[in-house]
Amino acid sequence: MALLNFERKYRIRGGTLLGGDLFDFWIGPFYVGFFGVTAAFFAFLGTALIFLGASMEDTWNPWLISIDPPPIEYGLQLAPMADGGIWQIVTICAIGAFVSWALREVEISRKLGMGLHVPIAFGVAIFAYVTLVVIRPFLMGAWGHGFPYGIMSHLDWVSNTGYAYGNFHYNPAHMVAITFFFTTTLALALHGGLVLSATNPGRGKTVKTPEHENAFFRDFIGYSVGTLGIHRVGLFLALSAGIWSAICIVISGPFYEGSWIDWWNAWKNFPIWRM
Ligand code: 07D
Ligand code: 07D
Ligand code: U10
Repeated sequence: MALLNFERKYRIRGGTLLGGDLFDFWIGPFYVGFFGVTAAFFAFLGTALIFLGASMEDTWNPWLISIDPPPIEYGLQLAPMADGGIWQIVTICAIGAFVSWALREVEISRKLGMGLHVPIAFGVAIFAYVTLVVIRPFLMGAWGHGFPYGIMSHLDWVSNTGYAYGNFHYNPAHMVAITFFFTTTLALALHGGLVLSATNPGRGKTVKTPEHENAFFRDFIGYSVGTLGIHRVGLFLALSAGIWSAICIVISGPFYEGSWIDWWNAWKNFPIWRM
């Protein structure tokens, strides 16, 4: 079935979570839905507030614009607009837009009768973001622990926060997260390479089958996880990377305050060898 025929057949009403038929239509290629409207609303308001915040500072250089969280002294209070209040509302808008985006994915999946794997996966990214700007600042008692919204300034935050715990590379959950990130790229490169080598072998050569793909990995490493299995592996690796990232930052501060280098000496203090 050609792409446009397929879309005509499946672009039908139903599957919405909220709003019934009200926003159940498309604009050009985009499904709208109740959550498309809320996503557009939050994205527009958040972007407008970033412009407002930028207008109060002294640069329009996109790399240097920074919407900073309130100073630590405000604790968990609402701050004045010019002193971190904009950051607080932008954070609400960002969460509103991301959650709307995920729920719009849910509605589209339901319309098509598909699983909810894509919105669940995006939910993990949202969870990592919420850990950085809500859960960890809340546990530490001040919104000022969130990261600033600026292209360069958020890099300064990562570096400063990392050095605040000695050498962040010694954080064991950071190690696990990085290993999952690296493994994800390895898996994607193997999968992309394998599929292209089988299905796009070059002019004049026969397209190969999943049997060839299985045989390649059995010859190579003794085992093939299978054509469906590799997608499960990929999703598992990528989501684990995000989950372990959230863990590595939420333990830094709320649950462990010292240097991550020293954490590895803790075993010396176990009662069994301390005597
Ligand atoms: C390719 C999909 C497209 C998305 C893009 C990003 C904006 C921001 C807003 C000026 C893979 C669109 C960007 C809408 C403009 C304003 C106010 C996704 C793709 C192209 N970071 N980060 C970047 C975000 C954090 C870190 C780039 C967002 C944490 C490091 C881009 C968030 C930590 C480096 C960016 C976020 C952290 C970057 C490229 C949210 C730990 C880089 C991103 C909402 C996770 C790299 C100058 C990319 C860079 C980079 C966006 C959070 C670390 C500006 C939206 C606080 C070390 N980050 N980041 O390709 O070049 O993502 O920075 O949490 O080196 Mg970041
Ligand atoms: C938070 C992004 C969520 C995005 C969302 C969507 C839009 C729409 C629109 C394009 C989580 C946004 C969408 C805005 C755009 C359009 C149209 C993803 C998020 C919801 N580190 N480190 C990590 C490495 C060092 C430090 C994570 C490597 C140093 C701190 C990952 C190295 C020090 C923090 C990671 C390295 C240090 C991290 C990031 C190497 C600094 C964190 C991935 C090789 C001196 C952060 C949850 C992530 C974290 C984090 C990797 C080095 C500090 C595992 C490979 C030693 C303080 N580091 N790091 O989390 O865990 O993505 O955040 O040296 O906070 Mg690190
Ligand atoms: C995969 C796959 C597979 C495929 C695939 C893919 C995974 C089985 C079959 C898919 C993969 C690709 C295509 C590869 C490339 C992808 C990436 C590298 C990932 C990164 C992607 C991007 C960087 C692109 C991001 C683009 C986006 C998000 C689109 C932006 C769209 C909009 C802004 C409109 C959003 C629609 C909404 C909100 C719904 C409501 C719609 C409307 C209201 C109509 C639109 C209205 C407006 C635009 C005006 C109002 C909007 C406002 C106020 C918002 C303003 C926002 C601002 C920021 C200004 O496995 O194999 O093959 O293909």
